[in-house]
Amino acid sequence: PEHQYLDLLERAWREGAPRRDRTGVGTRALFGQTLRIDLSDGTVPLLTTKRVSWKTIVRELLWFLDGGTNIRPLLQDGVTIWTDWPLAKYRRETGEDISQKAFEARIVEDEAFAQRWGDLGPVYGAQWRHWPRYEPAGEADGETLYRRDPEGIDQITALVRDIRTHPSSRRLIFTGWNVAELGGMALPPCHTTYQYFVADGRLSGLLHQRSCDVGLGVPYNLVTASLLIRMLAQQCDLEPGEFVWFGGDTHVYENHGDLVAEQLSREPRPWPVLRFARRPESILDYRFDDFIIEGYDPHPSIAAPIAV
Ligand code: THF
Repeated sequence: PEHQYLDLLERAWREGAPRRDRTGVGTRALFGQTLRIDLSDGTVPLLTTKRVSWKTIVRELLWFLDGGTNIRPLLQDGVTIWTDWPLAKYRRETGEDISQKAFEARIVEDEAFAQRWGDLGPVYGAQWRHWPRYEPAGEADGETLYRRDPEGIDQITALVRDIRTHPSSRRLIFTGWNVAELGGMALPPCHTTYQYFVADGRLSGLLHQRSCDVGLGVPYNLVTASLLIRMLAQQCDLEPGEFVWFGGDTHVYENHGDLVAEQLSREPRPWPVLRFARRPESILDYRFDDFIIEGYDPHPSIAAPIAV
């Protein structure tokens, strides 16, 4: 099954259209790519042709589900994958040439500093759990005034309720793509829209990912979406079905050539199995220790630069 990913990596590198991207690094891109991954045997698509840090992925997902948008709780758990964006902003706005390590230490030690500089804007966590809602709050000059309800709409809780009560619904969707708030985000959501489908007692999920960094990001995104399917299935008393990944702009960064060559030279191994230590009360009650990965035996990790 990992062959699908490796084939995508190879095709994007060999056949992708060269483009100048937002980050200035340059990519080779394909448009509209699909991967189909069977989750019914309990495995998760944790790549074996390089080590992928599933602990980081679990912590990031729990942070999303907690509604988090500040990197401080991630850094408190040693997760540094979101530091680059606040760090770049800090350097840009203060002119201070602070190291990543020093910046991260300050975020952890100084709560006020974290509030000022650690927030990413209304990214995933905010939209998933608190999609803003506007409520009528009086009138002025014959016009209705609206107040922004900060609690907003909890798309995740609503999704679990809807899967349970209307499994054949065609509206089992949540999304981070809040058009009105994209401008305030450090980065608009890459894994954009999730949709679910129940048949024969199995829950399948589809992810539409608008922008896909095949070398670095996609290995993470595949796991995140699969964990979500497994958690939702557990909560809704369903078996896992299929994960369908749909990539929009599917690209390999020009500076990932060594990664591509090294990874394609390796022989894939069987994917590991995910088990849950218990069945949490709700989709919002999962803890890090609930995720047990068995039989993960990857080739060594491969370092590659992330484009900011
Ligand atoms: N921006 C870019 N250019 N690519 C992305 O994949 C990406 N993301 C998130 C937001 N913007 C993005 C951030 N996710 C790594 C992995 C995922 C990230 C950010 C960074 C990364 O560097 N991984 C290293 C190991 C790092 C570590 O363990 O600390 C790796 O080798 O996998 C897509 O969601």
